[in-house]
Amino acid sequence: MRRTRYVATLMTLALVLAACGGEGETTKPDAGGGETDITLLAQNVAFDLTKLNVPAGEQITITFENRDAGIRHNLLINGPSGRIATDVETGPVTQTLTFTIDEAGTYRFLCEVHPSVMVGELVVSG
Ligand SMILES: [Cu+2]
Repeated sequence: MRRTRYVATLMTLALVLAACGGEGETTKPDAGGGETDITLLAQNVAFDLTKLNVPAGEQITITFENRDAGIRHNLLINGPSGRIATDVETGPVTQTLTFTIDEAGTYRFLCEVHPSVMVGELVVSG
């Protein structure tokens, strides 16, 4: 993740928030904030990452960038309670998928259009 980059900002924010005691608006969570952001690319009919590690019980947002012009992709995760998926769309297009998985485990993710070559593992650790 890119968290270290935001440490200084977060520290400043923390001071501001502590000062006013309000909730405030933060675009990036702090380490214990319960949110994880991941960017996953589809390029040349392949995912750039085939293993994603996320914590259980946190809100996960995957920004899925289909960079293949004229090629249809989507992102599907076989979660513990069924499918979590974006629509199949022709690239270039950027989609986001937001979800929370409470049960630790290893779940398959794939593109439904190219399931034999675009596959990976989502490792959820508790
Ligand atoms: Cu695909």
